[in-house]
This record gives sequence, structure tokens and C-alpha cells, in this order.
Amino acid sequence: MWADLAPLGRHPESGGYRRYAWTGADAECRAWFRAEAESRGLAVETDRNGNQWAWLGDPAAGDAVVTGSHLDSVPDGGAFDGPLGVVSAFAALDELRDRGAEFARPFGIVNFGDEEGARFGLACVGSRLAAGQLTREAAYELRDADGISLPEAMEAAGYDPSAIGADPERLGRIGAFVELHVEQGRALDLSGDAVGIASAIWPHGRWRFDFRGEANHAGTTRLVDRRDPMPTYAETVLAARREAELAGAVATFGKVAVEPNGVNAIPSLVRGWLDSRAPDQAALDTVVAAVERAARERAERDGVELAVVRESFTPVIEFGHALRDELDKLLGGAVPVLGTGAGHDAGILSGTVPTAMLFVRNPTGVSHSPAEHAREDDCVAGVRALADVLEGMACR
Ligand code: HGY
Ligand code: MN
Ligand code: MN
Repeated sequence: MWADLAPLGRHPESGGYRRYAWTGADAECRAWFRAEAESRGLAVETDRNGNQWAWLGDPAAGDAVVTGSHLDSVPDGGAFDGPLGVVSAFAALDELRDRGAEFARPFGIVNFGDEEGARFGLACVGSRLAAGQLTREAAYELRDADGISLPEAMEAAGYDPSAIGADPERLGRIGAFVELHVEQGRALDLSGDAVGIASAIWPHGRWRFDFRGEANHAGTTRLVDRRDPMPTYAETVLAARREAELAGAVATFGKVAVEPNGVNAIPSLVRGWLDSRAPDQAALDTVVAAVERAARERAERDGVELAVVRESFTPVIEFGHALRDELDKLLGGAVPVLGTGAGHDAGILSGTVPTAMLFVRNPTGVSHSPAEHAREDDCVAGVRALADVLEGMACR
């Protein structure tokens, strides 16, 4: 399975993945998902929001146990973030069948669409739509870098976007959702465990900073006459690092767009995207407010206009203790419970459906990079743990 999925959407030079929502690479991954599901006798459907579901038994009976994750990636992402959860779901089903386990509840495997938000800028679009956390109207406003809207992209990929929106009936059929994911950090490496259970997800968000100056000639414009937004942006990036350190948080400007982006032209506009996350909401608010304040002060000095727009936000997620403790018990009580700064569909759904997460050791902690890796023996331990959990929750 892993070998069949690996080449899809992988960039030949960088070795990273470019599996963006509603692109050709996304379509290839969806075809792979359908083939793996149908080869196991699962009934596959795509819901109104573009999430793929593979069912064993009739979900309408309710109280289904569902596992899975996402197949889309960040630009030049790694092979494991998302796909490990989907491949492990199919492998866990195979393991349960090898064990002769019989399902007493409907069982589903899900591939949530557009978890990374790499194309339209909002994280977890598929699960947010289903959970009613993203309205149809707001989703119709989403545009990619070429100005293509989300519904236009869905239509171009052959999907009908007219019915996107909350899907309470579908989510109401799920009794529990367990997402397995490669750890995006080193806690398991440091503790010496192959598998962990999630406790919480830090509050986190994405803010777009628009620094608008005045285009001019790089060679003939006196420094005093410039309204150059680039130094304003640079000062803001340094402020973000400083404020994050002070608050015990993290802050990253990982994406920047410059207009007109000419070597010998003072920019008219610099757009920078801030990703900030913190252990609690107060710390996150402090960091973002301080970064915005620093940006405004410098913009004032530089004669630059600043607009700040929050493009994505996820409040702190505390996974439900009942399901978390059930996983802990099913795994023999010997598995560490750990928090994370990474967002997940399980986090988005946790307000609607009982959800839990399993993490698989990532020896370097590196993620959102082609260097992301997990050892095969740890991945197998993850599949076994997922099978143990599913067997305990869903089988006779
Ligand atoms: O950004 C995140 O936390 C996740 O990978 N979407
Ligand atoms: Mn990710
Ligand atoms: Mn992920």
C-alpha cells in the first residue's frame, strides 16, 4: 500500500509532496483510496464536502467506529503526515481480519479533504465544513493564489460544490473517531515509546499581514523618500520570534508574497502569513497582539499601510477523557499521553463526535518537510495499537 501511494504527487526534485486540494495529485490519491477500500469489500462514497468514506456495515445503523486521516499535504510535505493514518487504517482492518475479529458496529475509514489548507489557506476544510465550523458562504469566498475559488476547483475536479456545508446526519452516525498520525515532534523519541495517545491540541491560527508601500525605482529613490514595506515586514518577522520566545509560544512567517517582486523595484506590497500557536489562548493572544503592535509601529515609521486578517483559527482542543482513557486501557495503560501543537481533523470533530488520536514515533520530530520519517517497526506498532483499539471498541 505504502509503495503504491508513495509516488503520487511527489515532486521529482524536492522529493516533497504537492498534494493540494482538488488538483490532479489529489485525484490520484482519491483513486488510490477508493481502490484500497474496494479491494477490501468496503463501500466507498464521497460526501457533499469532498471527504471520502469507506464503510464495512451500514453506517445508518449508527454508533460507527471510524478511523483515518488525510492524504493532502503542505507544499513539499513529507510522506507520513496524513497518509500514515490512512494506510494504517487499512492495515489495521487487515490485521483484525487476520485475527478473525468480527465487527459489532459499523466500521469506517475516512480520508478528510483539504486538511492542510495549502491551496486555499484554511486548515481542515473538509472536516470544518462537515462539522458546521465553516459555512458554505465562507467556503465560497476561499480563493487560491490564481484566484480560483473553492467551488470552482471542486467543479473542475468533477465534484458538485452546491451542497457543501454542515453534515450533522453523517457525523451523528459516528460513535467514535480515532485518528492515527505520525508525531510532529520528538516526545515519543525522548520517552522511548513507539506509540502515544493525544491529550490536547494547542490553540493556533494563521494571520495575513498586508504591508502596502509605494512602488519605486531601487536605484534612484532616496532612502528618505521611500515607503518600502520590506523592512516593515522584516521587523515584524523578528518581532514574531521575540514575542513567541517571551510567551513560551511558537510563531512562524513561512510564506511571503511580494509585488511586483522585482530585484530593482521597491515593492508596492509585501504579504506575510503568520502561523502562531501557544499552550493556551491567553499566550496566543499576547503573541499575536504584540506582533501586530510591533508591525504597526514600524509601519508608521516607514509610511507603510498595514492590514491584518485572521485567515484560520482553531481554539484549544482537549480530547474527551472517556475515549482517551478507553484507548489507554485498551493499550495496557503503558502508553504516554501527550499534547501537540499540530492541528488535526480529529481536533475539529472533537466538538461533535467523541474523538481520540494515536501518535507514532517520529525519530527526528521533523514534519512538513521531505525529511519527515517514521521507522517501519514503529509504523507496525502503530497499526497493531490501532487494531487493538478498534477491536476493543468495535468487535465482538
Ligand atoms: O498545520 C497543522 O497543524 C496541520 O498540519 N494542518
Ligand atoms: Mn500537517
Ligand atoms: Mn496531518
